[in-house]
Amino acid sequence: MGSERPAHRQRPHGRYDDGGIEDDNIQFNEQSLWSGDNNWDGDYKTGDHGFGSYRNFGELGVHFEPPVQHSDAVSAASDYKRSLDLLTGIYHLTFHQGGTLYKREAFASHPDQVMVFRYTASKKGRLSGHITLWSAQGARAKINAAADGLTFTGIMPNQLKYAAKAVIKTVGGQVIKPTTGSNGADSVLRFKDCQSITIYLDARTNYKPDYTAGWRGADPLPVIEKELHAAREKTYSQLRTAHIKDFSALAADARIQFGQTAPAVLALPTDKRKEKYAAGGQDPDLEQLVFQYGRYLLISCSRPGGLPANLQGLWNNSNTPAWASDYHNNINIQMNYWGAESTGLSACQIPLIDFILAQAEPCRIATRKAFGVKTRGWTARTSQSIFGGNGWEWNIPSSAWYAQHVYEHWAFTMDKTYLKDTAYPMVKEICNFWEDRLKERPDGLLVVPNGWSPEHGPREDGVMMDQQLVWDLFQNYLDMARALNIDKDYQIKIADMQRRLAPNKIGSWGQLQEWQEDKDDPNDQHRHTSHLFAVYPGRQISPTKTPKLAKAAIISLRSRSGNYGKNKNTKFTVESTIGDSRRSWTWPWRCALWARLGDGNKAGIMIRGLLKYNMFDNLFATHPPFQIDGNLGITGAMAEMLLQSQTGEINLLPALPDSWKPAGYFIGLKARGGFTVDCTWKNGKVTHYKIYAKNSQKVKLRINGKLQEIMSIAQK
Ligand code: FUC
Repeated sequence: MGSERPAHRQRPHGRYDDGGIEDDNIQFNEQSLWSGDNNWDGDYKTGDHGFGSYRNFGELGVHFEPPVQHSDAVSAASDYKRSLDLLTGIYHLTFHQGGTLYKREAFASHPDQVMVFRYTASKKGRLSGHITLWSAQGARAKINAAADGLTFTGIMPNQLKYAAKAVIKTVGGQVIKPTTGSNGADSVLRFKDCQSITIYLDARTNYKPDYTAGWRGADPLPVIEKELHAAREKTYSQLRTAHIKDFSALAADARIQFGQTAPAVLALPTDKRKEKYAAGGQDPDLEQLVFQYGRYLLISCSRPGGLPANLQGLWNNSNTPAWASDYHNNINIQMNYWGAESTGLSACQIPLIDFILAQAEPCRIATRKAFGVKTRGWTARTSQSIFGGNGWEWNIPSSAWYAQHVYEHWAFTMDKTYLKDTAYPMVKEICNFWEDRLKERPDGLLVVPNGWSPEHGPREDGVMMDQQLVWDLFQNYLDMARALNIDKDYQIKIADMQRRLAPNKIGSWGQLQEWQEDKDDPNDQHRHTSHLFAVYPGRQISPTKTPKLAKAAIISLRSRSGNYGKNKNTKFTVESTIGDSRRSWTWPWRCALWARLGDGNKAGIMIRGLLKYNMFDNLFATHPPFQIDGNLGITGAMAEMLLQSQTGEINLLPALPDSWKPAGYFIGLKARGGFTVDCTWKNGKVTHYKIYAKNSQKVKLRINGKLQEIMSIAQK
């Protein structure tokens, strides 16, 4: 498959150096590099055909020739420091060697559609070496005629075309024209005696998110040539400034602050800080960093015009990634977007909406094949590819869950055109599916037939998560139809079906039941908390509106974390949260659930648990292996601790942990209804707040334990 690195590219110690002194290897991706074909019949084969998988694009190698940098570089490198600025999206690396300061900077520019890598030395002539470009799909890199770039192009077995190109610009010194043949995998581009080199890298495929076009569009190389040409016409500082402007416009929009970390801790590298924090140390700055990191990652992997974040977001160095690094719709892809609207990254949710739209037609075909030719609407299997592929088990309520995201993009933005032209027709079509599918029981109540509480228990009727998802779908439909004031008869019909849905139930040990039958086990720590969907991300259960069900949800949640049944009397801690409860995405889901249930301390424990058990030193979340839902989900969950708006009121500071209480603020979080909220607190009480909307309007506000009605301020 060409996935493994050729032997001659292995470092002697068997490990390739990313950010090394002599070698800098940049593994890169593009989200549409997938194997596989349309796969409507549900096989989950992840090879060249069938369902396929997301693939590694390749590596750009930068190799500095020995003696390492220059004759004065015989001494070892010192002061090595590598960092990432989350607000500008710029990577920095510095070190000293032999009296010279070496600097590296890199960024991936959305406005210019190129990746830029700059290497500089504080003294002239210090940089000599070569660059390589390696395809993980077997294409060979060639040096272009001008000898200032390396290119590879290829075609996957599924006929997807791909291409990548790296061009180099130097300051001082020179690029050396190759003397021998310019073909072959070993093609390298040499540079000599430079003070600075800048590499521009671009990679693309001919993927087009359009089923009717066979998922194929324009050839990638001409687009790459055009983009690289345009980028090279600009100065480095022009590119950098445009990137910072674009990135920070999103990243700096929302901020949270709740305490200072001791300077001695702040001075430590991230792995050491993580270690101390995992051992119980206080590091509010690290918690804030985890919040911003999720936003940084979403901004970096989910922009309008592109594909949504897959299981690894965008970052994949394998041709056989876990679960194909696909789009899993029984928690994962949804969780990826939990922080999008609430933390001011509404634009980053557009790729998800576009994906749902683009996949709807192949899903309709697959749905009709599986459920009968007359089936209206559509749904999907648990795993989805970018080519309409549906893999593994049917996840019958998945489209109802997608509908929540379609709805929320409107609920947060109040974008009427989007509501009318995009959201409403999509959600109505999904309602059609359920209108036909719901089954009437002898008692007159409606149940979802033949469901499956994700990966837990048997297939049967009336699984609570299914019931809750359909309730949520109908509620979202009704809110939209009422806002548009249309389809009155259908509204009546949907409202009637919603009323008749078999309701949530409280079982023998006070738990919220996962199934119709009271059979939940109080000692079961299964990772999915599916029957708590109604608490979060749903809105059917809340402490204020349905207090008895909320209490039952608390018992269920404790039990899932190993704090019920035989452990009922043990203290609820990070360490007591055991077994299958420790996954990339379990902590964020439970953090958001505790936030909705008003328990800030337990929500805080979930943040600590994620960092302690399911995060690597680079703070990527791990299932294991790396799975980005944990990163993107925890951002949304933390926002939920500070601000909620799912019950028709804005609730300030619904779930502050004790450690956040002394003093803090947040800026730029969003509430449903098109509101932006800033808030400052002291000793756990709100001291100042501002609520903005396009036009000043009435808002129900829960603040310091009281419900009030206020007027919002017209947009700042
Ligand atoms: C769901 C989860 C697993 C994993 C996989 C990618 O099926 O149950 O834990 O996250 O998705």
